Amino acid sequence: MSKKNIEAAYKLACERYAELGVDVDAALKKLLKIPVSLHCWQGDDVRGFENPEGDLTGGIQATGNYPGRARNPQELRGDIEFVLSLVGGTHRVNVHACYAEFAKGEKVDRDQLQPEHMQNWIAWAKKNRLGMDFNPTLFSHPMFNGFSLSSRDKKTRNFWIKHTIATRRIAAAIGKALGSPCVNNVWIPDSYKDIPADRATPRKILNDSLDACFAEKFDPKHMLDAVESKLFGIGGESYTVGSHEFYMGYAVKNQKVLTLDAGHFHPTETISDKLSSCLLFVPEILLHVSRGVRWDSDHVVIVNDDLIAIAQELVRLDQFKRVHIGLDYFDASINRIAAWVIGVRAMQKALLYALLEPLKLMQGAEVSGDLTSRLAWTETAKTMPFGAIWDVFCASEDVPLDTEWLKEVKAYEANVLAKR
Ligand code: RNT
Ligand code: ZN
Repeated sequence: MSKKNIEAAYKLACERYAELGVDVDAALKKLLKIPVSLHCWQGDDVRGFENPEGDLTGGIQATGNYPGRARNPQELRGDIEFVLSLVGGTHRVNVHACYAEFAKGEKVDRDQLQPEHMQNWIAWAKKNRLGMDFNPTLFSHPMFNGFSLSSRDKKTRNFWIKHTIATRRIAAAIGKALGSPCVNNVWIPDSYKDIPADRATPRKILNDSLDACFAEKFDPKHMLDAVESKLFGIGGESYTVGSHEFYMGYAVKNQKVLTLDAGHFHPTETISDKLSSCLLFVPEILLHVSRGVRWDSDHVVIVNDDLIAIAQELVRLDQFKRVHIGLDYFDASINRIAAWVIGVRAMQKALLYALLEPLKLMQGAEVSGDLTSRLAWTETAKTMPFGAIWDVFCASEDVPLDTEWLKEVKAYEANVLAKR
C-alpha cells in the first residue's frame, strides 16, 4: 500500500474514532511504551547451549522439524535481531539459564553459574538497547528426576536450590548492568503422571526450598523474583506440586511477582479475569502470553478472544508498571522467526485494539446502569477501522506492514536459515 493511501485511511479512521471519544494519537503513544519480553527459546526449540542434542524434559515438548533452528548463540541472537527489525516498539529479551556461554573447554554445571557466563547476552542486550529477563532452568538435566525443588531427595533438592540462588545473582547483575529490573522466573515441572498418595509433602518441601532460594535480598531495581504455576504437563497430568493455589499463596505471603501463563490452567479457563484480583494482593504480575490448544500450553500467540480479553484487562487496569508482558510458546513445525513475529505483533495488535475501544462510553453506560448501551458499544468497537491505525503504527516505526513482513522472513529463510 502506498504511503498516501495509508495516511488517507488513517485520517478517516481517526475521525470515526473521535466520534466515539477515542484519542488515536494517545493510543499509539501508549502502545509504543509497552515492552514485550521476547522469549529466546522459540528460536531453538528450548534446547539451550549446554547440550543442544539432549532431550527436552519436564513435561514440555517442541514438536516439528522445520529447518533453520538456531544452533549457537550467534545464530540465536542474530535471529532475534532480525525479529526485532520487524516489530515496532522497544522490547526485552527473556533468556533461560541453559543459554549460558562458557569458554572453550570450560565445564560449569548449573549450580555453579556466574554472571560472567551471561556476559555475551548482557553486552548484546546493551548494544541493542534491550532490557533482559531471566529464568533458572529446572528441567532437561541429569539432576532432574521428575522433581527438582520439591524433591524428597536432599542432594537433588540442594542442587536446584543452589542453581536458583545462582540465577538470582545473575539476574541482579543483568538488571544492574542494563539499568532495568530483570524478572527472574521460577517454574518447576515437578509432577506425577498418576494419582499421588501424598499431595502435601512435596508442597511443604517446595515451600521450604523457595524460602531457601529467596533468602538473599536484592535491590528490586535490579531483580524481581517471579513464581509460575501450572495445572498439568505431559506426563504430569494428575498432580503438579507448583499449582496455582500454591504459588498464589506463596506470592501473596512473600510479596513475590506472580506469573500467570495463559496455557497453564484448565483448558477452558482464561487468565484475563484473574488480573484484577491478583493485583490487589501481589505486588506485580508476569504474564506468559501463550495459547493453549487441547493439552498443549504453548502454541504460537495469535489475535483471538483470549488475547483480546487479556489486553482489555491490561488497558482497563492501566497498571503497566506492575505487569510484565512476556511471550512463552515454541513451535518447531513452522518458520521459527515467523512464529516470533506473529506472536509479538499479535500481542501489540490486541493491545492497540483494547486501547481504541470506546471505553469512556462503555464505562459511562455501566456506571449509569445502562447495560444495553454497554453491550452495544462493545459490539461497535469490533467493526471500527482498526487496521488503518495498525498500519500507521507499523509505518511510523519503520517496520513492514502485515502484508509485507512475510516477504522479508522468506528472504531470510532463503539467505540465512536454509544454509544452516
Ligand atoms: C512451561 C512453562 C515455562 C517454560 C519456559 C521455557 O510450561 O510455561 O515458562 O515454557 O520456562
Ligand atoms: Zn510459561
